[in-house]
Amino acid sequence: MLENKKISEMNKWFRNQTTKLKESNLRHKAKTFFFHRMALIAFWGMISISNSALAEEYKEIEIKDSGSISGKVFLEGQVPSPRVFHLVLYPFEYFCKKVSDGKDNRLLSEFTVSGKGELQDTVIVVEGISKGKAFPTPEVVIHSTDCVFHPYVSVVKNHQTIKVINNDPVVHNIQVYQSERGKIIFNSPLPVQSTESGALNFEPGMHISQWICGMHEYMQNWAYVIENPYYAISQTDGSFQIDKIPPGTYTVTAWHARMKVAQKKVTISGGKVSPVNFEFHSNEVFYPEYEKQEKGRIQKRGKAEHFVR
Ligand SMILES: [Cu+2]
Repeated sequence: MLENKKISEMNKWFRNQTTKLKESNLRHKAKTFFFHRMALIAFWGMISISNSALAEEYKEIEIKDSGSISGKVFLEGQVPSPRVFHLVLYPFEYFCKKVSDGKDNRLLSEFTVSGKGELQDTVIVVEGISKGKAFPTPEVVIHSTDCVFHPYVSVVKNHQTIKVINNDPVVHNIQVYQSERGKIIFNSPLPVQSTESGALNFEPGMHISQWICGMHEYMQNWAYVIENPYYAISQTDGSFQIDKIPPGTYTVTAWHARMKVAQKKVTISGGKVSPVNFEFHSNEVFYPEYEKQEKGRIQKRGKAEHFVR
């Protein structure tokens, strides 16, 4: 009896200790969770405060003694070959091969270069201007026609309305990647012959986004987030012009989807046109590892491999 009583007391003591330990662990976990939570809230708070401080609201004002910049963008060296995508690897091959190289491949040309090396589709922006000429919202309409997204390059204000029109009798899908972070920010189906519209929430302070059809990897285009109206996209002859710039010294950025960003300092003075040219070199073309495919991965009429029996 005595032994049983002792065992019973020991069991009771053990249960009490276990309960206390569990409670203490739970308290510790709760405390840790609380502090982690607080630290996270403080961290995101700091981020959003710094973001809102960075995103200074643009103001339209009357400008005196404004000037302009004018120039051209060039690509030196050999023009990179288009990227090749074998149509058999993607859905709706028979419709999408309306545009083909004759060998059932889709070619994605990312460099539009004239015979004189003039480079189209480069976005030029004058940085750091928070007051100046009118800043109308650009119209952003992306069409999918014959399994091609166009235009290849657009500029967009953060949170503005964007329209995507699928003119094709086949389904597409649009995925938007904020390429400075490799992060997908939007993913939506594009039903047959439909129009989708809405706004995108780009990361504050970031500018580059790549748009890809989730079903057809060769359907790609780009959008650059602008913060002021002092921008241009280089034309077929590589030329661009930006006017009504307030006097001062500025950094001018040139961005092409496949090149590192180039920057130059430019001084603007009243009534003058300041020349600025940008020269990229095809030795410096940048592709992430996952995009380095140069040839169709299979040959449709290539020699078939069979099991050896
Ligand atoms: Cu598609």
